[in-house]
Amino acid sequence: MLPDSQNTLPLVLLTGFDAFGGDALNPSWLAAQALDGQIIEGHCVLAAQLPTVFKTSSKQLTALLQQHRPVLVLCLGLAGGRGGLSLERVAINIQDARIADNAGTQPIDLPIIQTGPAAYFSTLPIKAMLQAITLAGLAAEISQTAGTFVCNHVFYSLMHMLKTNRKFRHARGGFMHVPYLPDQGFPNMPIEKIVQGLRAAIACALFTKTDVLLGAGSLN
Ligand code: PCA
Repeated sequence: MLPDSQNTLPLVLLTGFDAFGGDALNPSWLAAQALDGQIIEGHCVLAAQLPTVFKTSSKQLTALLQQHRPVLVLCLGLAGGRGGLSLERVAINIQDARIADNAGTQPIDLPIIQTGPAAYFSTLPIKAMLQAITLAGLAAEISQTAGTFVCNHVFYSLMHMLKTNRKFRHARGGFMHVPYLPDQGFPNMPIEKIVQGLRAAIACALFTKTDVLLGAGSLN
């Protein structure tokens, strides 16, 4: 929700997913929700929940982009088994689901966009964001794959829209996976730390237009 007084600020769209695969909740949505309406570096954060459903998730994301015209988009998802905040480098044009999504759909070996390129890179400064999260004392990593489930679907669809729709040419976007919460599994991260890292990463992305070079392969 956007308070009226903040409507004139440029927007950061922050999405998280609903629960899936038998989990009762999804920390990606809890984290996004915690930052809803907050101001970071002169930008207002707008949080929105996406369903863990292949087609509907990207349809809803498109509608959000059309309606709100954010300058920066960061989509979040849960990656159980990862130990830190995971900055995704690349989205790939494939759907290959190990489990069904929340609508019972399980695409195998299908492209996301038939005529789309094989992959898109994040347009966020992931190395600078990695540094910002690490400096805040939190675990983080660069990830070379967002998987082949709904998170990768949303990431690829986002990057495709930003690349091909002239209306969005000034917007930058990317994807971050978050770990389990402490009562969901191991490794994990408390929600306050996820939110703290997220805030540092968003602030960094807003004031860093060109990514930093940390040296080949360092920190990842
Ligand atoms: N994680 C899943 C989909 C929804 C979510 O939070 C994924 O990594 O694809």
